[in-house]
Amino acid sequence: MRKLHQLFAPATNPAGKSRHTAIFAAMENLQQQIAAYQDEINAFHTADAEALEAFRIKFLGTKGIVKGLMTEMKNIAPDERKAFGQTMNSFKQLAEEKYEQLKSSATAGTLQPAGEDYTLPGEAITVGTRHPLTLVRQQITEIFKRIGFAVAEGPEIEDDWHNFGALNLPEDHPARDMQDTFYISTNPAIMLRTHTSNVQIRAMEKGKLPIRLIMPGRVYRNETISARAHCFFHQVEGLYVAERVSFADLKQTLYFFVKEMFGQDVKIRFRPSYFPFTEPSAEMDISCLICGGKGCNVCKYTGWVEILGCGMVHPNVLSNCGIDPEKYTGFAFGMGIERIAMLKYQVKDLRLFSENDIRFLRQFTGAV
Ligand code: 2NM
Repeated sequence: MRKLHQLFAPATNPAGKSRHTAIFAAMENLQQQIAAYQDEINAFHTADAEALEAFRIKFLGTKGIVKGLMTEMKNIAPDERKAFGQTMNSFKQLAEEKYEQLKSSATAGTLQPAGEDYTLPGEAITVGTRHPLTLVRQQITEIFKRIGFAVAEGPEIEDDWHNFGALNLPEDHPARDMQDTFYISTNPAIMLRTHTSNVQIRAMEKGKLPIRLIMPGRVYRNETISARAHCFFHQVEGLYVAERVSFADLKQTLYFFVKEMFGQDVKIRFRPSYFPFTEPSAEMDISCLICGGKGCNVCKYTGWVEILGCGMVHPNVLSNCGIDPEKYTGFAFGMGIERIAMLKYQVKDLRLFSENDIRFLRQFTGAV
């Protein structure tokens, strides 16, 4: 690039013309100044936003060098003004061009650091999935809501009365054993609930009838952890207390539930059982979903799988809660959410539900 002092052809010293001497000295001084500024400008290659603005203020600002030098025009001899004007125009243009060049490099630098290509597709934001136990719990509660059941919840840390006493479990019942129940060490009258029946007891104690409730929740039992058992799991229990509630109501309610849950072709059967809080008591099986009843390792070649326990609420339980068993009857049932989820998704190991292995969890993309 040509330097300004080359553009600005040095004036020949007009020897003998003394009136010109001072002006010539002023011209030469300006010429040197401009040449120095030109070197300074050419030394710029890149500038960040801050340096760019400093450049603009220094050279092109209202009190900047270009404006300042222009005011020198009045000190230039008239016959030199044209040459000085041309020099200044070139100098101004140089400063402006450098400013634009620095600006575009600064802008590009802000948007696109070296090594990044913003035209590439972005990284997708992955959406999480519902936990399989949540999916199954929601499905169960939705089905019961449709036939008039409301959802209730209650405490996981419970006293002896609501977890055992009111449920007609005698003092020496094996479920109360330290081996089976997690008691609070400083107060053995307080424990982690072993079923969600404590919520049913609390609902019945409130005394507002009829009751038509389901209670989903986490429960705790002191079990050795294996593929089939865990020290905590999830239940949905149901309770219907009103006048003239019968075992037929229980059967139809549960039959409706399993058909909605597992499909219209599912078959059910009831086997007599025993629970201290229901009389009579039963366990309900459904025809095996895997083999359709022909026999496989899921149903242990019986064609049936157990899915819940149920019965008519024991009269002692009703009176324990201040409900007259001569006037009111009720049915109750309880099922393990893990068990239903294992059947539905063919999960072979219960521990998968609480390990939070993302490879397991992200398989459940079902509707939420
Ligand atoms: C089950 C099986 C059978 C049940 C009974 C009650 C209450 F509080 F009404 F007495 N709640 N839950 C019940 C009955 C639970 O779970 C396998």
